[in-house]
Parts: sequence; structure tokens; C-alpha cells
Amino acid sequence: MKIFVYHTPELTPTDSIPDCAIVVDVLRATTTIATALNAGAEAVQVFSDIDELIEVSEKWPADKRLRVGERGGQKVEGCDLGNSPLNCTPEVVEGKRLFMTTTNGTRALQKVQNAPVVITSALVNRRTVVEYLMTTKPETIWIVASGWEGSFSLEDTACAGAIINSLCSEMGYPIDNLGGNDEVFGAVALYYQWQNQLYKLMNTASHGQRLARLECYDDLKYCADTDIVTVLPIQSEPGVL
Ligand code: 3SL
Repeated sequence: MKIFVYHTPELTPTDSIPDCAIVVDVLRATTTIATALNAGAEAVQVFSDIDELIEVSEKWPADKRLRVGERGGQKVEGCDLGNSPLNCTPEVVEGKRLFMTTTNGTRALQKVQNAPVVITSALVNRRTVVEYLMTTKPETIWIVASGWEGSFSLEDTACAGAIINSLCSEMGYPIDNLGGNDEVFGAVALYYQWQNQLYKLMNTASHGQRLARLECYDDLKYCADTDIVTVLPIQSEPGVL
């Protein structure tokens, strides 16, 4: 097993493909995806383009769909929901397909959608992702952080470190055996630094500060919660989890 971390979709190679790609967008797309599926959503289908989302979702029964749209942290006009995981209660999402577009997370997913296995992780479902990796033991794993418009995001790389740290300790593997690129060691060091103050990390991260300016305080708290949801969002067809 070899793990590679990429800080942004733009830094993710295009000339090869891993056995398993894990997309991370802690604030907030992959936290929302895990929460929605855990609450009984039928599936989450992702789009980078809002017009395509509208066109495809139009073909779905209106009472079985929800349009989720976020740009710059705010709900896209005409969508049913913005990207707050706290909107995804069973009352709202059960039995529905979420048609979702966000600034960075859905773009990161599309970047690796041709990998044989694509899953998403956030802190909320980190443990379930680690259990899946321990069971299936993919030879090559890429953890693709969504970042923010091409730049590094503190919370995504810390989550990558949280996944790797847990995998190493559960499997009794030294990190030197698993690390495929330098970013792996950086991610684990970052997680060590913040592991006991993840809520503070959310508030320190530049996107966390952006969300705080939009008064999404409860989202920041929820996104810092670790191992509270036992769902494995896994791609069943390109763009559908
Ligand atoms: O960039 C994204 O994909 C979103 O998760 C950003 S936000 O947290 O919804 O603002």
C-alpha cells in the first residue's frame, strides 16, 4: 500500500490513476455528502456546472430531488439548499437524490472520477474510510484535497493526515512504509499539531474565516467533529456517490 497526498485538484497528476482516490473537502462538501448519505439520501450526484446540474436534475422526479448549490460559501439562487451539512436531516433528504455543485469539492471529485474506486472523506466519517482501506488494502491511494480555488487548505490536508495517522496506527505500519510523496509526511505532521484542537483549526483556516464571516459557526463546529458518522460515500458511476 502506498499513499500519496495532493493539496489541490490542480496538483493532482493527470497522467496516471490510483487504485483508490479519496476526495476531501472538510469545509464543507465532503462533510455534507457524508451527512446526507447517513441521513438516508438516495445518492449525491455532483456537477461543476450549475446549468448542467439543472438540465440533468430536471429529468428526475421533482419530489425525489434536491438541488444543492454553493458559490463563495453562499447558496446559489434557484437551488433548494446551500452547502451546510446541518441542512441534511433525515426529514429533508431521506429518499432524495442530491444534485450538488460547490466551488471546489465537486471539481476535485470530477478530477479523479475515472479511478476504479472513488470515495469521499471528511473528519466526520474518517474512521469508516480507514476501515474500508484496511479491509480492501488498495495498492495505491491518492488523497486529493479540494483546497480553495487552486490554493492549499489547512483543513483538507489536516484531514488527509488524520486518515493516514489512523491507518498507520490501526495497521501497525510505520508511516515510512506507506508514504508515497513528501506531502504525506507534511499532512501527518500537520494533523499532529492540531489533533486536539480541530475546532480551532476550522476557525484559523482561511475558508473557516470566510464561513465565520457568513455566520456559519455551527457548521464549523460540526465539520471539526471526528468519527461521528459511519457512512462510506463511494462512487457507483462517474459523479454519483
Ligand atoms: O468549495 C467547496 O466545495 C465548498 O465546500 C465550499 S463551502 O464550504 O460550501 O463554502
